[in-house]
Amino acid sequence: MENKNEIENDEIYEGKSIGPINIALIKYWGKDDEKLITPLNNSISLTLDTKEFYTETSIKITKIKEPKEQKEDIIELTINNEKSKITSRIKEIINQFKLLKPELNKNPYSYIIKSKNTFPIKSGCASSASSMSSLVICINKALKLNLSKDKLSQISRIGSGSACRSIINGISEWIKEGNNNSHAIQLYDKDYWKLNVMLIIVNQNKKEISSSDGMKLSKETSEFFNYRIKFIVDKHIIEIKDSLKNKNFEKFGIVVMKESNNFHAVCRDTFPTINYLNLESEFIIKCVEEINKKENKIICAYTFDAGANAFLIFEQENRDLINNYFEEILFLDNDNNLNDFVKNIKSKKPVNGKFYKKVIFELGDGAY
Ligand code: 2P0
Repeated sequence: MENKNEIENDEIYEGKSIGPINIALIKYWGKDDEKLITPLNNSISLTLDTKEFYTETSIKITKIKEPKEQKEDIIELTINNEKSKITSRIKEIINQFKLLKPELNKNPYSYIIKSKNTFPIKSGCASSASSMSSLVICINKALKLNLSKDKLSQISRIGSGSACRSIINGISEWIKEGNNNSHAIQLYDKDYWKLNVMLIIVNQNKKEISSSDGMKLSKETSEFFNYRIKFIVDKHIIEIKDSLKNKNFEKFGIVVMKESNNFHAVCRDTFPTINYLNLESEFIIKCVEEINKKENKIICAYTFDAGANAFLIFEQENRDLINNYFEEILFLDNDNNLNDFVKNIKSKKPVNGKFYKKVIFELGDGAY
């Protein structure tokens, strides 16, 4: 008997892509519309390079030969070689492409998607941003649609809000339009200002509450949430844009850290309370404060997403200096030859503190 899903060879679309992670300087936390995935506030982020951390996606879209027996599209997804559930968001991304490629509506098709992450997923390392931006670029390539960045960002948003920023090279802003047009735009190219980002992974485990659920709960239960949207975020956006324009790291660093603190304060104010940070995260915050104090100016800023892992931002010219501090504090077992400053910080390290990995990124290109 012939396999009912057997395919013809003349109707195949194939594509491959790479999606980067991004780290928000101004955080997206709260939706205006749950279904459209539109935000209550603009957010600003750095797209990071894909030397080590990225999602790679491939797709094969094939016309189904026996549409009488198989009337619906078939969608299959594997993540790191394991079969994964097809969410309504993935279906919606495919629907968006079907609107743009009418052939795909004339016959059922099978969509075989393979996604690979080079880093821990669902632990606050922005895997939904890299995976969804990559998926959208992949389908765009497979179908040879050559969509604009605006459109690609808009479709990525449907996969995961923050993914719309991973389409953009360098520094981007996601604009909160109250409709399906909402997408990210570029503020500055990746070479505008040589910023580096050091990610210190302190926890590879899946977070206890997802970003989507967490932000919904914050909107429903935190009074501080409304205050943040009304009085804090726009002020931070003005301040950060000003610091970017003038490449003023001191001002940039202060607003980045205050914004991270503000976002995590909203999480704590959520009921039941959400705490994405752990003792290691708190320790790294202390390290950054001490280093800035010792250097007599702000040369390093911390920010945390919905997870315990620390993202430290600094100018490239301070890369060795900051890297050495953290090498000695976090990774060096032998305390001989360390100066008193480092020894003192190390003595405050959490008892069970085990730091897993440190990666340094430059700014990078949007998904490609
Ligand atoms: C951000 N985060 O701006 C903020 C800061 C986490 C903390 O965007 O529901 O995974 O898929 O739109 O994009 C994480 O939220 O949530 C996030 P959905 P998403 O990067």
